[in-house]
Amino acid sequence: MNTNIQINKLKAMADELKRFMLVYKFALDEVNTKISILKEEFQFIHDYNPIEHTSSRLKSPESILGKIVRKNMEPTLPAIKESMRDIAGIRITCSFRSDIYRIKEMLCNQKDIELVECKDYIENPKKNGYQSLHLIVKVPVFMSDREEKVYVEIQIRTIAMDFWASLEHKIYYKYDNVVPERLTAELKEAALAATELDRKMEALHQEVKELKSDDENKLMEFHLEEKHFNIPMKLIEMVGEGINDKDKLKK
Ligand code: 0O2
Repeated sequence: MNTNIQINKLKAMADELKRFMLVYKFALDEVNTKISILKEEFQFIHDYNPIEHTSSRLKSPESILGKIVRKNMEPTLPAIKESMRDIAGIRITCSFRSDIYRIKEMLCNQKDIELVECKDYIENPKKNGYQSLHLIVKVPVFMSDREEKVYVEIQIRTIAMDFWASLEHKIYYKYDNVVPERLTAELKEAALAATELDRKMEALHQEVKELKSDDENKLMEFHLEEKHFNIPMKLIEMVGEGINDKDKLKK
């Protein structure tokens, strides 16, 4: 084959691959925006932020290739698009276990997010102790000439679960997947300790929440007592007058 034709063919392939990956980047941008909105709105309404940290990544071409070989997948873009559902991945870290399910509900209640699969490794931890909630969702990405539904993997876990998973990942990497039995046993123990820590932190959090809500109720009662009521009433009247003046100005 003529060298120029070969070069052009390779260029076309590279462009096709770039366009293929770009769609996943857009999908990540969309879900990340959704998460930011939830975070900000939740903070505003509840004076509390359930999301500690988020990170996202696109699978590298090397890992895509490795997975094609490992899973014996058909090496075509349409086949990869359908069977490799973690090319775009987002990890959300929360403080408390209950936040995980709250975030899942908030995301999955959105009309344009389709929940395709949910693996609950919190209710059913992996044998090694791994805990996390994994969602595979499909989100629409609108481009100049078409709309594509794109798979995104969302992993949601607590800080303790995340700490454990990253250490375990490092250990497996260091030992090239052949980890001494003593270490796997200790990792299992550490996973149990992480679960216990999550349980204790959640209980404390609930207690503080109840105390805070009691205090807020007391404060409300105090403000509603008659002797204090005239101040806000005056304020309300003044604000009301201000609004009327504005209306007059408009006319
Ligand atoms: P990376 O680089 O993190 O993406 P799949 O390979 O996804 O088709 P699987 O194993 O059924 O099949 O998917 P699952 O159970 O949803 O897990 C996928 C991802 O979860 C992994 O991605 C890890 O990120 C994480 N994970 C799952 N099990 C473990 C575990 O035992 N320890 C740790 N540390 N992480 C885990 P990848 O593709 O391995 O890598």
